[in-house]
Amino acid sequence: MTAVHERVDTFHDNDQKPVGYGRMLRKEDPRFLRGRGRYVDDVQLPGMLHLAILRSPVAHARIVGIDTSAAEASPGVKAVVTGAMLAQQNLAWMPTLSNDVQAVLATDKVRFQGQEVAFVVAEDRYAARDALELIDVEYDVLDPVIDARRALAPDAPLIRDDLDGKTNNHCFDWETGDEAATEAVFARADVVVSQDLVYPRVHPAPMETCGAVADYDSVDGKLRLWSTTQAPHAHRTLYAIVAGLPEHKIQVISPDIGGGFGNKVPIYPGYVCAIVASIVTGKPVKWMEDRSENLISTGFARDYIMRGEIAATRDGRILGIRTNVLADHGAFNGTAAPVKYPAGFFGVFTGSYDIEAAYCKMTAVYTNKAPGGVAYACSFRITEAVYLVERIVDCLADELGMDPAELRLKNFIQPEQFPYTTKTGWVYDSGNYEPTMRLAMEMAGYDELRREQAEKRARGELMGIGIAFFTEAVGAGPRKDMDILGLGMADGCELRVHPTGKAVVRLSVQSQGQGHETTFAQIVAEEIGIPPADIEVLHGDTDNTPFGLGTYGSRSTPVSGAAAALVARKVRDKARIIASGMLEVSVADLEWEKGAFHVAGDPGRSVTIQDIALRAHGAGDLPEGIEGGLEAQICYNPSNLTYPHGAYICVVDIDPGTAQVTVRRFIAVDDCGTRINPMIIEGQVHGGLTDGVGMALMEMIAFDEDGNCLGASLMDYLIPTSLEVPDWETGFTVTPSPHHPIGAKGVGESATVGSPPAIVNAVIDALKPFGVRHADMPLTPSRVWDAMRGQARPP
Ligand code: MCN
Ligand code: CUM
Repeated sequence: MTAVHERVDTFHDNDQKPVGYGRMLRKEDPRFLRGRGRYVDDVQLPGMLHLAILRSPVAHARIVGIDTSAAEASPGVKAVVTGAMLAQQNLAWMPTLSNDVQAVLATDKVRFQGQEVAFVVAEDRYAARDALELIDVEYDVLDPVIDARRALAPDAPLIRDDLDGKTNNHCFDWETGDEAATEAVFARADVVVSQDLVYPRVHPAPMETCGAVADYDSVDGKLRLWSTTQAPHAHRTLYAIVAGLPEHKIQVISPDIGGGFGNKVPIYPGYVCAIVASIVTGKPVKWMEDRSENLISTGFARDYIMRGEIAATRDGRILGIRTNVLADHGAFNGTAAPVKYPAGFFGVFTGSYDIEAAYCKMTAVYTNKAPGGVAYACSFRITEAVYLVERIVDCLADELGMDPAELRLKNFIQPEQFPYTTKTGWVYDSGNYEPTMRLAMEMAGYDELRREQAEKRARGELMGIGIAFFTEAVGAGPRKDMDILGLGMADGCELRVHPTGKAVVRLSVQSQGQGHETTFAQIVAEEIGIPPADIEVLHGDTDNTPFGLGTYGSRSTPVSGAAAALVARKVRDKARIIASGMLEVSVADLEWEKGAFHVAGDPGRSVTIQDIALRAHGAGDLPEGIEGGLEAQICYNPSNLTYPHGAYICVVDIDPGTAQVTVRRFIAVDDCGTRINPMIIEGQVHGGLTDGVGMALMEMIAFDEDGNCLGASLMDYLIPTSLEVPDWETGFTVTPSPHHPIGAKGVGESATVGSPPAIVNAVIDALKPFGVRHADMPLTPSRVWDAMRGQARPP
């Protein structure tokens, strides 16, 4: 299985060779391993106060009155603030990232359990928390809307009566594709299969919860905000707009982040409360939510109720795919997606297949649940899209009595068809699907697994093999098509080479654990030949990095990575001119080898990038018209998304006595184009696959009929540990992106996108002897048990 190993020319360990890509150990890890990471909660400022938030105990209620007097008198308390007080300053509501509004603190009504109602600022965290219990809120409880299927019923209680003229819980409609053309192919198809699917509400649950430290200096009017954000620049601009503070007087610092997974894209009321509290008290104020607050009130993910339909010929040629989606957006539309894409990139639901027609109709509704909508390694809803298509393709295989691998191979978009425009208008940049699929099958020993399964079935044992093949779309913009509240999705990058040949690169994206301090140094190293160890990567501080839209949708490598490569080339171009002066030859006579220019045909006459850096800052003359210094800045606006792909195969065993599913093997072959750091890529894939096991088998944010969140702690909201996952078997193929300067595509969300359908397909495959065609996630023992007995419980 040679293809599974790295190409020798890109493999090298932490040597000091002036080369870039390869398995370099992470530069940030010594800091993390020695406990020297600096997270928001580590920020301690002199005189700092602490903020705690009072949250609604009920899902839907009118606020009749709030009595804060006892809390105000509580020891150590400096201020108690309610929505009514914020309303006087016009700060009770804030815009969400998707053009809705959300209450910072509730004024009229509470609309989900856990909603922010008031906050206390006190001398320490304990005093603040204690005082919360002394705030007396009188609620007039209303019927809640919990089931999205009931949200548009004529008698459903109205949730968003704050919106002018609103008479029902409708949030938005969205459609894509060609309805008539799709109807036509369905009409002439030999076989049509339809299946209802629920992608349940789940939560990113990063290890570090959300929080902020706000420090407003009333003398110079400057606000410094340390906050858990994946997008410091975008947040700064929005604070400027919301709070009316001048943007140059706001510094957003996102220090080390203990995992984001999409949870740290939105602006939460807590951040705004901390800012308000610091302005009001004149002191630095820290807000850090606890685990329950994080689970019940911050950006949830998924919550799509889908019907998938697929049309095909009898011999397994897929003709069309159609879907109807009911999207539950919670009480406020807090989705973070480009403005023109209210359903994120769900439009890629046609998957990796060359089909004739496709159509999607979506209705989004408000319910009395926490806002959110794109979070948890989803590539803007591609998780839901890939789950839909990969489940219905399996349903079709079942109907046709065809092997699911064979059905996929028969319908793949072919390499010569790229760039390929899908029936919903997405232009896949490059792909070569069959080798990826074949490699996964070879690594799995697919035919052998099928034989083993047949033998086991004969003995009454339950073994399943599940396949998922995905195409991702990552790297938003271009900015003409994609913006968030008017801010175009592009990214800046700045590179400075200092006189001694050491460099600093400044990014507009923000790592939450992906290893950017390493991989971006590698990108620059590859281009200008300075060793990665000599390149410092700065990010997460708006005063010290160029503007850009931040890290989510696996956009760092496709967008900011391109910016880093291009800014390095710009510096190299200048270095070449300086070298020509130093070597007294024309620019055209110079040849670049990593780290040095030499005279063509005379390798002995050369200058290194370090020599050039010194000359650029030094005493000697520079060529005519060349300024001193060796640095450059660019803003990169991508021409298209990048489209990574992958083939995943999962093997499960099910205990017929307990219905417990064990993931025995998982083979993941990913293609993310040029690979910068294969070790980091594998880490990203391992993490995403683990997420997939969580979603497929364990995780769900559930509610009772009153709207009480049933998963408010990690005792109830189960996330996988190393005990629930197998040793991952990873492989790769390389299909570079044709429009990315180094051919790289993103990878950070691929495994979360691709693994849930592979696992569910495996479980359903194992349950075939029971005639089961589908069961909804999470496939807990009780759900699998019910499926085996032909009962379906409502999700
Ligand atoms: N990489 C590489 N070669 C490639 C592609 C990527 O070496 N061809 C490297 C990158 O340089 C980067 C990492 O892999 O160090 C992930 O890159 P990319 O796919 O560009 O994704 P982002 O850096 O934009 O990260 C965002 C993505 C998202 S959206 C979620 S959600 C998620 C994910 O990253 N959240 C994470 N992975 C996470 N990993 C950690 N540890 N923590 C999170 O919060
Ligand atoms: Cu949708 S989770 Mo990631 O894009 O931060």
